[in-house]
Amino acid sequence: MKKSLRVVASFATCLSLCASFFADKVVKDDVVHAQENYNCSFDSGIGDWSGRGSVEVKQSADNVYSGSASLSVSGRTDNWNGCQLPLDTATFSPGSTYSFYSAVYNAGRSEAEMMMSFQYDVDGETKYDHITSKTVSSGNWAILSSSAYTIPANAENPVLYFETAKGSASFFIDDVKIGSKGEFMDTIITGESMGDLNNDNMINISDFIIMKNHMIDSKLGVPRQADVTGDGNFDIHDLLLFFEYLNGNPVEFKEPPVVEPPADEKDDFEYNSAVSYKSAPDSYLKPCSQSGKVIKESYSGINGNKSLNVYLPYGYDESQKYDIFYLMHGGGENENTIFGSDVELDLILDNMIMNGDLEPMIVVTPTFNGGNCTAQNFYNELRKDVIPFVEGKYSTYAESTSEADIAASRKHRAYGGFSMGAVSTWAVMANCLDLVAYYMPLSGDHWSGNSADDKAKSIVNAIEKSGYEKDEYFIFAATGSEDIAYPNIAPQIEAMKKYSHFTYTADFSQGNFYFLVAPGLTHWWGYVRHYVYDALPYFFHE
Ligand code: FER
Repeated sequence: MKKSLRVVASFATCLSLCASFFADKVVKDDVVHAQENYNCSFDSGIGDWSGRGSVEVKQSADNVYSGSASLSVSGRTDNWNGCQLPLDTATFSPGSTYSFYSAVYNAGRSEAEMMMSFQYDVDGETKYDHITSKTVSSGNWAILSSSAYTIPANAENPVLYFETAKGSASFFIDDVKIGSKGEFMDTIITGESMGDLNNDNMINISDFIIMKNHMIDSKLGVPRQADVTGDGNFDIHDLLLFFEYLNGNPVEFKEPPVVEPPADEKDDFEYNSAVSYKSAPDSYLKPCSQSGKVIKESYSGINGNKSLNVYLPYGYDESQKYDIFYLMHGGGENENTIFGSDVELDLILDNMIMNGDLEPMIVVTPTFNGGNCTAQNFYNELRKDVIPFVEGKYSTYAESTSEADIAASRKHRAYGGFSMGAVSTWAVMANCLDLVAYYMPLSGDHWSGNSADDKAKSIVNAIEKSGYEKDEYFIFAATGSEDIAYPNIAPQIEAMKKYSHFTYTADFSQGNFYFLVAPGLTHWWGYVRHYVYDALPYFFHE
């Protein structure tokens, strides 16, 4: 063991000497060839860069591609928001061809297509063009470059800018360069490539140096691109193969096998992006052999002494973590309605879980009755009393009842309700996006403002204030076509569809907003419980 470690170390020393030799050569070549008309590393300021849209652009040391700083772009609310640099036509002549280069960093939580774009005016009309783009995974740097982009001959007021094809993830850019035609290679590789450890679309000595550092310092981890032999291990054979490549010998870099998560950890839920109403089978309204428990709990808080019911699934085990769904009753009802003889949702839940339609989860039925509580202000009690009480006692994904831990587990928490309970649901969304990611308003609208657009705007404002991205909040709304609430909720849904904050589909791996309309059905729990049957399986997969 010790001997082989020594061998690795001495190889590494020898290779690092070779690496320094190559590195010097590359730097010299760079100096000889550099014909850059523009070069900004953001190390000594942001120059003439500014924001597009109401974003914040600033010099930042938080994520740096090279040097000491980069340009940070945050607070984006639309895909076209970003950062821009006006170009001087004395230096960049319309009709001439240049090469463009920039490092870009995706600071969002999911992958994003990052774009280097170009704006110019012709006869007073503004035109937009894309120079190049690339899909960049979350938390990674990539290079956007084009070896030849021609500034249109009649262009006035040319502007270089950066945006994303979709979404509003924050990003960083660094080392923006504009040079003569052919100066920078085209961005040709999408995604990661074996051997390209710095994702600059070139496989060269810089990658070798990174590889060597990772081999010497195990704390740095093993980048997938470093296993160039593709045998599933990162070891001396990878360095040797890379060294052969640098020496100009013909070698083949292979992809390592993709390690599949074990089947029981994979979420293989199949969404129907346009799911329609289907009632639960009749048998689901009868007791089954695996029934959960409904436990009545009392607590006291901002609205005095109150009760709620907690449904624990069959086989509840406090050493496991459970998703949790808070479901609110309608006007004139109480915390016992939903698990009482009028609705019997516990039977539907038992049958769904037993038959594998639903993962075991906890369902809580609180009440907006009592004290100064109303459907519209229940969100205060939810935050201050209900969630901490229930999740301090039962096992959910909240590591503790601190607000930070409750927020950290928000993708394992849903809130819904019927009628006035739907009114409470929209109010929870407008005020507690930090605690809850999934919403199920049933047969009721948002009581905020007068017009449908007032209601939509109230939700949109809350989303913007929260800073959450489109893949971090999900709404599955439902009602009957003959429901008295249909004329209130349907226009609100249409108004919401106009905002980019929502992508309309029931496939929450692709979007975040859906409205199920049950033909012919009216304002009655006897129908509405089947909307829960249709909608609840769509939650908690993201
Ligand atoms: C609605 C939201 C709530 C609605 C009715 C209610 C008619 C509740 C009424 C009640 O409980 O009396 O959109 O539409």
